[in-house]
Amino acid sequence: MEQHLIRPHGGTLVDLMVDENRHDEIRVESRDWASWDLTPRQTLELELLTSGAYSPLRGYMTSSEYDRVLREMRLPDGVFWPMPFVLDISEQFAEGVNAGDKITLRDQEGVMLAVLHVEDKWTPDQDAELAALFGTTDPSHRYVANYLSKTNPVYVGGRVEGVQYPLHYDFPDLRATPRDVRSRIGRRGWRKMLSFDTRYPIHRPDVEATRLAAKETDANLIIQPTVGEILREDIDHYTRIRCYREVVKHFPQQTTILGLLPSPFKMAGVREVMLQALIRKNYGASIFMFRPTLSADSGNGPELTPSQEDIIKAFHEHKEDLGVEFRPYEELVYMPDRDAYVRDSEVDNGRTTRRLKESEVRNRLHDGREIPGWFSYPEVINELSKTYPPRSRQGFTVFFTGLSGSGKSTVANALLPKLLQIGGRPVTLLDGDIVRKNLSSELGFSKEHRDINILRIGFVASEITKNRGIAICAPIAPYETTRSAVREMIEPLGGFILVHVNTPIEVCEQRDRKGLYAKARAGIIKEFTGISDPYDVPEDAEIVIDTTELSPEEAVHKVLLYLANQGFIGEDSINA
Ligand code: PPS
Repeated sequence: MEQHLIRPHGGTLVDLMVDENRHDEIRVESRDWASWDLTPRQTLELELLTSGAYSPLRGYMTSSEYDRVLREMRLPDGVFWPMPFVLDISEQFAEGVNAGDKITLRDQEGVMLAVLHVEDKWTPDQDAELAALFGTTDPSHRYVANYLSKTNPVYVGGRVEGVQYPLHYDFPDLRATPRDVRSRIGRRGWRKMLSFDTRYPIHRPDVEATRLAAKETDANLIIQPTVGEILREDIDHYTRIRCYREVVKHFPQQTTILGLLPSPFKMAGVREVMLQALIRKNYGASIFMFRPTLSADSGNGPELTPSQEDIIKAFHEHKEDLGVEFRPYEELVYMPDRDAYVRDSEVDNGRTTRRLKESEVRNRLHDGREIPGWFSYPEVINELSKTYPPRSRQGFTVFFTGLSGSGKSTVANALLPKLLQIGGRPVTLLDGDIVRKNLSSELGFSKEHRDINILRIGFVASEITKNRGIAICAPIAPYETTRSAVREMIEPLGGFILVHVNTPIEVCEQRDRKGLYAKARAGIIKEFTGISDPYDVPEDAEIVIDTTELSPEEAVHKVLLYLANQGFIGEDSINA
């Protein structure tokens, strides 16, 4: 029955997994071979290769194959292939590798996944590669920077034998090879499949748009969410897939299948969109519907994100080569009068229409505001709000910074019982002195040691914040760059509130509770903050407190007011 489906790219569906006998042979022989520990991205790529999703590839490209693919997008036999596919290794590892060697490829736990028969090793012209893939070599662009940071400088190519698929403990029922998916489709007697991918959850407009596309192309639907590399603004795959599972129930019964796709994708423009189409072709889909990154949502420069027009043009140009039809994603608008989703062009003049952007959905979840029923399904909203609770249920870190003796610890110690009294979240105090007695007991006060200390505090606070607790930190944290690094660690996980305890040095020195300023002036203590070591005054503090003007209670009140204003705690809890 499968013969009704589109043929795999290049004609044959490749399966690189070895049989049991060869498996045993490899186990014995491989004892003498070098091992390369695959990066997470390489593991995803290998899975696509060995399962046949990259058919007709049978291994990593050699340098001449790589050159031709970069230049002409063709394999040696002339078959179209838009992206290079190589194994990138470190210079150090490359030193011991030569053509004719065999290398075992292992996952991060050391499990052997495949064997590479090395045919070629070379150092690529990285700029030429970047220019071909991204259209720029500028490392200030985040896709380029992301690619460079994850790519090793030496490439190797050669035939691959698959030993075992990478282990996945999440959603095992949704993981399937192209062969499995093809036979599932074949068993149902479906002939034409439309594959839909999106990096975002699917709401009612997307369901309507895909239903319309499936109806107009007379195809069945395969929803293939990608699992793997994600960008900062992307929603983690656990949440997305829980949402998709709910959404699939809203498609007419027995018309749609859901399957996960390993995603090592690099956001390399039109070429990568074409590669994705070929992968889906290998899974049995002849129509590919793709929703480009919503640049306005992600804050990307528009220049590297391919537009629908760019993609349509490329698919048109390589129509014969690809063999897959591109179906542009058509955004539909909601017409409340008709309680229906329609194309923009079908809206009668003057009629009200509604739409909601993905970023607006996120903002509403964040603020605990309602997501209208015309836009999504209650089950999907429920899943999303588990991951994106309103601020009143998110964790946060209050990070005090200031000179020794500025009053950080006093205010932090006064804030702790107040937050405990409000309740609802566990509260942890990471005071400078206490941390130095425990977590950082071996550290001194050099720049390097202070940085390690602050990053450790930041790490612990980020874990607490992620798990929806409250961390109160009160180190000096004198350096701007380190404080920023901590902010970056925590902000994606919850709230980060930098409180600058801005007590003038003269007052701190006059107080000199621990006698340290006197010792610093006398040169007994070296590298003392404010005397013989710098303190970068924060310019990004959410709250500034001067303890010469405010009592600890007043300072705490200021922090609580800010937290209430931002929605982290209830207004009524401040004066309780
Ligand atoms: S840092 O810079 O953030 O890593 O410092 P921190 O961990 O907060 O530790 C500061 C406390 O260590 C004592 N101390 C010193 N502070 C600054 N410079 C030098 N050289 C130094 N030597 C010891 C001092 O008691 C600080 O405590 P606080 O509570 O800030 O007064």
